[in-house]
Amino acid sequence: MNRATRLNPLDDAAPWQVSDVLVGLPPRVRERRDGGCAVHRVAEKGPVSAALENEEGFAFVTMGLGWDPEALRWLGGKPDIDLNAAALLFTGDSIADVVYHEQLASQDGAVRLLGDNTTGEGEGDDELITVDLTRLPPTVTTVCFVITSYTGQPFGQIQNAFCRLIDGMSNTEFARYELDGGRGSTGFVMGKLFRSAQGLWLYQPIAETIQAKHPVEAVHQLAPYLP
Ligand SMILES: [Ca+2]
Ligand SMILES: [Ca+2]
Repeated sequence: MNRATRLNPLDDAAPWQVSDVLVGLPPRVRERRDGGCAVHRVAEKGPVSAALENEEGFAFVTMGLGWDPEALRWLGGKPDIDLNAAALLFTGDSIADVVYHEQLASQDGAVRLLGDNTTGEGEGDDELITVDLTRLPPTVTTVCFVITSYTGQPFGQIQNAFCRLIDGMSNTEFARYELDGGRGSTGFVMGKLFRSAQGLWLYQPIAETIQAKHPVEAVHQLAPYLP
């Protein structure tokens, strides 16, 4: 794997040099640019600071999630691996709506999960969530993107697990997280889109692991990232 596109939020031994890190970014989340895509990785613990993408604001964003089944699983009776992408909508710090495998669209239709993949079979994105920020009601102030392992395997046991965000206006990937570490974590908080004081939708990376096999279990764990 190309180191430039590698993200291992759980393994601080992953190769990373100070020279790779853009100067001036807040310490909580470090960032580097690679072909126009910001690749994020957790740095030291501390308060979350903004590292904003696209300061002109987003209008349409797609979240992609991919992973692969365990190799030779049919020989050893290994169970399927079912990861789930979720978008959690908040009004302030109160949950307003959730889009995930049991609810494929938000009430207003602005956020949609384009199908639940339960095995990870196939190349590329195995699950996609589309977000039309222009259609969200003004009461929705934050959209958090979360990955959970429904069948309980921690990310460290899952092959080729990644998640990413794509700007629908320019069709460019602006954030990617590769979950090739994992230890015992079953949940991952990618980041959040939020309304700025000027009314623009901006992106703030979070890149935190949590324990959550179901998006509902993640809700209370998102409190530190809400206003
Ligand atoms: Ca799934
Ligand atoms: Ca796959």
